[in-house]
This record gives sequence, structure tokens and C-alpha cells, in this order.
Amino acid sequence: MPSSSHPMTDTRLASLRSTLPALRLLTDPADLEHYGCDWTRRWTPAPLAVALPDSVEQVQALVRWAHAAGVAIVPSGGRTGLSGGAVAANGELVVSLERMHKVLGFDPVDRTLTVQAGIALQRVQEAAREHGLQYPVDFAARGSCSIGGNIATNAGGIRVLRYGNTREWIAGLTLVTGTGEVLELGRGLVKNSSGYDLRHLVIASEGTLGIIVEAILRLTEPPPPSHVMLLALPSFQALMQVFAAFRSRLQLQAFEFFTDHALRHVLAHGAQAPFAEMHPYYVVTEFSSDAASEAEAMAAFEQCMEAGLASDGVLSASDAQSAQLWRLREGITESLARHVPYKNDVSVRISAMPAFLEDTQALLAQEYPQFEVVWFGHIGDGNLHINILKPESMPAPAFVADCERVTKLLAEVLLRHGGSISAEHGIGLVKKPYLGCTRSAEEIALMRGIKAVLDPNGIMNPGKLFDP
Ligand code: FAD
Ligand code: 2HG
Ligand code: ZN
Repeated sequence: MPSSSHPMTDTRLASLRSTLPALRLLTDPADLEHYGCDWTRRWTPAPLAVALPDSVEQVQALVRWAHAAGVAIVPSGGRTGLSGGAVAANGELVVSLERMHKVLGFDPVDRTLTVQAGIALQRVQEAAREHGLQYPVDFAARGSCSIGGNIATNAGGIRVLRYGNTREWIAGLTLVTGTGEVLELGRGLVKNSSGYDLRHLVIASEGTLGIIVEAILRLTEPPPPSHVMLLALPSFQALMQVFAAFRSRLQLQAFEFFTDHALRHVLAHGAQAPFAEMHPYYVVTEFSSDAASEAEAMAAFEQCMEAGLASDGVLSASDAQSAQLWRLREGITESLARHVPYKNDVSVRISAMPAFLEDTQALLAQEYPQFEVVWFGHIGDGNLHINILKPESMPAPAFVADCERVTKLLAEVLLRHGGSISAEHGIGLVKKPYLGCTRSAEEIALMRGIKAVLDPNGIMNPGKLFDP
């Protein structure tokens, strides 16, 4: 039990324990620290306690208790989030779904997998493969992030170009609202024109409307055997032209880019150098390995080389080599983590990308002469990741303050180009001040209204996405 210097805390926990004696509750300082933060590491974790329910009924009962007691809840998945959505820094009750990680069913006719929301993305991918099918959302945090977290952030990843975001794969979900009602939304139907589709309100709601406890996931045909090609590019301007050349000839599974800065960090983290020399920009692309696609890919590559848009390239000859090439792109976030980066995750329409890139490059060159800036991302989806690395000697608050100053300017650029301040990581705490560059005041007022209906006491992840 916490010390008697927190009588209010003790009273609340005693009340929760007596209401739900079978609920597993953690209050150990090490657990509070572990469950109170995500990958942002900017806020000091300070939850009231951590609840580990093991059934929908337990989630429902504890939300009802929190609703009545006025205790704030932070829904928690794998805490791999990059926007502070799962941070509990203000005495909230963390509700982790880690014990709710089962596959509940597979339907071969509907081609759906029904799961508890705490299941890891990788486990879902494996379960789909065991049934000869594919769950195509994929990214580097697959081993730790949860389906509930993926839905709550509408996660994207490396194959959005071919398969779309998480939203496209959610045939149904079960939500425990902020009042403890259980809603089954979507119910796996392919066609359903019976009014508002509340399922889509929950997707990307970042835990502010309720707790997602189960999901019905659509599966699809497994991908064809594929080749991975790594291209070296001489200039940023070449990027979108190379994309156009490849996309016009091939059905691409992925088209991802990174800079020499990103590559240096991944190499320092143990990856193998792909070329004898360093180049300023790189692209990883993936496509089917049938003979016709391979010939088209080689033709696109030669076209780019002749036009001076590419300076080198390598085509994977084995699955092991494909994995090596993917590691260069997928290893970036982990390799940068020790530099406590400030992250921007922005998007514009693909057609607006060339002009946006030019303006953004000019802005960042002017505003960040003193910092190392690492660019990478899902360029084929119009989604750019910008990581600004904290100089070791600089105190974190001063670093963050400077990055926020520049993010305000970036938000203005985004507004001009009709873009979004969060492409795929969510708003959370990190991007809350900039929501207005992506959504109109009227939209934000409507979002607040929707929250008030599903969570009238404002207990679900308060302070995330927007202020209460
Ligand atoms: P958490 O971090 O635990 O939570 C995220 C948000 O969802 C919080 O607001 C939380 O309250 C809410 N939430 C969690 N579970 C539930 C639930 N059951 N019900 C209601 N709300 C819930 N993201 C991408 O989109 N694309 C990428 O390519 C990508 N790559 C990454 C690579 C690395 C190495 C890392 C560390 C992260 C990456 N991410 C990426 C970010 C992150 O993995 C995703 O946002 C992921 O969807 C978060 O899932 P999680 O279970 O860890 O959620
Ligand atoms: C990726 O695309 C992830 O690798 C993480 O979305 C991005 O670390 C980041 O900024
Ligand atoms: Zn990403």
C-alpha cells in the first residue's frame, strides 16, 4: 500500500479493491514507473495504480467504479506510442490490457480474426499466417505494440501504400465507454448502411472515448513472394520523381526513404553498410518477385540512373538479404532513442509533397543550424518523420522549448499545404498545441461534444488529444 501521506490515494484504492476484489492491481513504484510512460520519456510517470483486468466484465466494472469515483483512466497497450498518449503523469489509473491477449476466433468464410485488444500485432500476423492469410499492417514495434493501441492511434506503418492504415482492417470492435457501457461496433459486417458508423469514431480516438476490449480484424491473401530494392539517391528533389518512375511500372508494397544521417545511426547500432560509399538519400522499395515485376523494376532503376535520379542500387537475392535491407529502415527509431529525439510526424497529400518538402527543408535548415536533424519516413504515403536529436550537453527543457518554437513554424507550413501535424502516431500530449493546424475550430468543438456523450465525466485519458 502507498504511504499514509496520501490518504486520498489510499481511500480510492481501498474503494477499488473492495468493489473489485478479484482485479489485479499494481502499486509498486517500479511498476508505476514502468506502466506510466511510453517511448516519449518526456514526462515523469506518476499513476495512482495499474489495473490489469482479465475480462470485459472486469474492464466494465472498473470503468463504472472510476466513473462514479471521478478517477481518470489511461488505457494502456504496449506503450510504444511516440506522442505521450499512454503517459500517466497525474495520478491516473492505468488500465493495461496486457492480460487480455487471446485470439478468440477465426472465421474462414468471413476471413476475420477476433482478438482481445491486448494482443501484440506480431501475434496477430502469426495467427493470420497460421490460417494461410495475412494481417497486413506492419511496423518495427510489431513485437510490443497491441492491437488496441494500433486501433486507438490508427497506426500506419511500412505497407500503407499497398494496404492502407489500421482503419481499413477493423471489421468490428468492442468498446467500454466512459460510463461503462459495452458497445459492439461494426460486428464484422461487410455492408452496413444503418446510420452513423461509430466504429470509425473510436479508431484514432487515443483512449479518450473508452477502452477497446476486443476487435474483429479483416484478413487478406498472403503477399506474393517479394523483392526488396535499396536505391541511393543524389538529391532530395529526386525522391518524388523516383517514386513516380517506380509506381508507374509496378504495384509497390512499400516505398520508404531515409537520409545518410539515419543510416549512420543504424550502422552504429550494428547494421551492415549496403554500399561502399555513403549517399545523401536512400529508398527501400518492395514489390512482387515474379519475372515481369523484376524486369519492370530493373527498367525503372535504369531509367532513374540515366536521368541522374539514382546513383546506386541493390536488389535482394534472398529473404535474408531482404531482411538486412529492411533493417536499415526499420532500425532507425531504436538507433536514435538514446539521443532523446524530438519527433515530428507530418503528412501532406502526395501531390503536395514536392512543394512541401522544399519549404520544410528551407525552414529546418534555417531554424535548426545547431541540431542534427534526421529525416525518414513513408514518403510514398506523403508521411515524413523528422527527428531532431538532443545535443548531449543541452538540458531537455531548453531543447524541447526550441523544438516547439520550430514546430509552430512547421505547423504554419503544414496549414499552407493542407497537411496534418500527426500522420500516424496520434496527437497525445506531444502535438496537442498544434491540433488546430490540422482540424478546424468547429471540428475540435464537435470532437469535444462527442467525447462528452461517450465520457460525460471526462475520465477517459483526460488531457490527451485536447484539453478538457
Ligand atoms: P500505447 O502506446 O500503449 O497507447 C497509444 C494510445 O492508444 C494511447 O493514447 C493509449 O491510451 C491508447 N490505447 C492503448 N490501448 C488502448 C485500448 N485498448 N483502448 C483504448 N485506447 C487504447 N506507429 C505507426 O503508426 N507506424 C509506424 O511505422 C510505427 N513505427 C514504430 C516503430 C517503433 C520502434 C516504435 C517504438 C513505435 C512505432 N510506432 C509506429 C508508434 C506505435 O508503435 C504505434 O502508435 C502503436 O499503434 C501504439 O500501440 P501500443 O499498443 O504501444 O499503444
Ligand atoms: C517509423 O516509421 C515509425 O519508423 C517511427 O513511425 C518514426 O521514430 C519515428 O519518428
Ligand atoms: Zn512511421
